[in-house]
Amino acid sequence: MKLYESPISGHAHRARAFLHLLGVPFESVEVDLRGGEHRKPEFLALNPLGQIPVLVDSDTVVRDSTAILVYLALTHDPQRTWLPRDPGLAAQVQSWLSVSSRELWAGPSSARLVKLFGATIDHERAVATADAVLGSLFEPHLADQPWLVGTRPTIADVACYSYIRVAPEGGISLEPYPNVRAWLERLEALPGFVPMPSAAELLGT
Ligand SMILES: N[C@@H](CCC(=O)N[C@@H](CS)C(=O)NCC(=O)O)C(=O)O
Repeated sequence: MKLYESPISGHAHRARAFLHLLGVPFESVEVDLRGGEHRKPEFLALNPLGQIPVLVDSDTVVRDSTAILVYLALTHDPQRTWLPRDPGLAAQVQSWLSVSSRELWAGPSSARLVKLFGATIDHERAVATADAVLGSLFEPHLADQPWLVGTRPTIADVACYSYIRVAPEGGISLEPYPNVRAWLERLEALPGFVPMPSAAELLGT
């Protein structure tokens, strides 16, 4: 199994963290985003969108971080604790995967792109989106439950972790969100979990 990724990418971190949680051996293939490797024909043949992460498992090519989480849960978790079979719980998991793809991308991920890489995105708006989703959704939701769905960690937690953990790199403080901070720490304490590395570690900033 090969994971095309980059250490600076929160989307890639979701896939990497879940492979480690499941204990699935894989080969990490680093894609040089700054060098434009993701725009070259060899990579576009894997993902015409030119985005990482991409998982290649024999003949199966899976693009999109949340699709990779679903694929791995269906192929490597026979107990189905990470993606419950119960339709109501599975629907809840999907609703958080959607939050990870929309609100967390438009909020903390975009704010971080501005601060770390000078992306031309409205930073004020990204911070407002992040604060709205953290303050109105995550913080109250995690007040009386340890995980986003049910009583055990699921791929919903894995998908939402990465960009919330590094939100401060985008100028978003996690200080007002103690329940969110406790949840991040619970995830980091899971056996095998690899935390999202900080920009300081990766870029020396
Ligand atoms: N919906 C995709 C988004 C992936 C994504 O935006 N990846 C970024 C890195 S964090 C990327 O490859 N950007 C390169 C580009 O868009 O040019 C997913 O969840 O995997």
